[in-house]
Amino acid sequence: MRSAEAVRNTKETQIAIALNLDGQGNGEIQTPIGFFNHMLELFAFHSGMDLSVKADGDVDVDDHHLVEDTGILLGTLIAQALGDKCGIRRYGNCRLPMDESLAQIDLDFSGRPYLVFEGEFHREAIQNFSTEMVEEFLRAFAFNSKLTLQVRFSGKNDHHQIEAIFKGLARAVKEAVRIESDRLPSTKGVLE
Ligand SMILES: [Mn+2]
Repeated sequence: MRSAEAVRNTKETQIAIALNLDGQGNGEIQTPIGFFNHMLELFAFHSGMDLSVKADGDVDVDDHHLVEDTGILLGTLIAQALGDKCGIRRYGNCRLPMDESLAQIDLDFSGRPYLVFEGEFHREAIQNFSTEMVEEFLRAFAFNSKLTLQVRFSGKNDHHQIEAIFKGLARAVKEAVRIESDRLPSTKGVLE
């Protein structure tokens, strides 16, 4: 079973995540940021993983610590669940439209963390979720899962743009972690 769980407590946030890469897309998400809950639920559903996230923290400061720390732990646990990555497809791609918005996600569980993030938001925040935190979340996620992640998006409505990014990311991750052989997908013989 490719699963992992951990608790990460700091003076700023308390986060507990459990995931199973080979799940049914069941999300059990509980954070004080409604829009973030919406995105993590979509992520669980479209990635096909079972994902439980319980996060609390200093959202009286702002949403930065909680969203970033959730990205750190989620990325860490995906790397842990993947183990030596033997047999995985490794690459994932998804172009995902949502009404007028389009997100294009290209990723590689290369072991070399990298983030390309190209697109513009039009407003500061969606309720208590800052649009600038999308990039911070993705960077934390990519660096801790050792993922090369390229995200490009366009659109008019920021709710749509962000939703397209999270759904596209989920679909691309689902494709990349799929087991399709019995060997490591690298001529170098190692993916780390
Ligand atoms: Mn929505």
